[in-house]
Amino acid sequence: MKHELPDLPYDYATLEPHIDARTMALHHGRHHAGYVARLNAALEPYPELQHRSALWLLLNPNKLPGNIRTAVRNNAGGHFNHSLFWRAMAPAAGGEPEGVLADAIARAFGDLSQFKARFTDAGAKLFGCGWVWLARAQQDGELRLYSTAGHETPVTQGNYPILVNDLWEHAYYLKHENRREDYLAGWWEVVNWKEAARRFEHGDPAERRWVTDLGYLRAAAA
Ligand code: MN3
Repeated sequence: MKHELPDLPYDYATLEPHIDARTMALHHGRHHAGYVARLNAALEPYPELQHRSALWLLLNPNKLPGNIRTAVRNNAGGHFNHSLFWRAMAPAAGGEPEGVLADAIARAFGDLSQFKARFTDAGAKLFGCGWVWLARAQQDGELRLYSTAGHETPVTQGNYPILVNDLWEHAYYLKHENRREDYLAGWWEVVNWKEAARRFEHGDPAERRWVTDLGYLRAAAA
C-alpha cells in the first residue's frame, strides 16, 4: 500500500486573503505531493515497510535500513507534518478555543493573547526552514511550545502535536515575500481551534494506535 496525498478538507482559495490560492495549490499539490512521492520511492525496494504509516516510520528509525533512514525521516516527516498542517486550518475559522483546551492554554501561557504572542514569536525567531508547534508534553500532559528544523516533529520526542504552523518559505513567500511576521499574524484568522481541541481531548484515532502504545496520550486517555 503506497502512501497517498490526502485531499485538502477545503478548496485552495478558501483561506484567502490570509493564505492565497496559488500558494495553497503549490504547497499541497507539489510540495506535499513531492514528499509522498519520495517516501514511496524510498520504500519501493522494501515491501515489508510499505504498509507502515508515516508516524510509525518516524517513531521507528532503528527498524529501517540505514541507506533509507535519512530519506524516510525527511519525507515521512514532510508527509506527516503537512497532513497535520492542512487540518490545523479551516475557512472562516480563527476565533478562540473552547473547553478544556482553552483551560490548558490559560494554565500554560496565562491567556490566549499571551499564547498567541509566544507562538508568533517562536515562529518569527525560527531560523531557516521548520515548524512551530503547540504540543502536549509527554512528561506531564501539559501544553508547551516547540520549534523544529526541517521536517522534524515533536512526536519523536514523545510530545503530541495539537497545533502546527509551517515556517518554510514555500508556505508564505509568494504572498508575503520575506515578511514572515505578516504570515504569522494572518494565520490566526484561519486556525482551526475545533481540530486542535479534538486532538487535545481525544487524540487522532489514526495515530492513537501508535501513540497510546508509547504512552504519549496517557493524560489525554485518563
Ligand atoms: Mn510546507
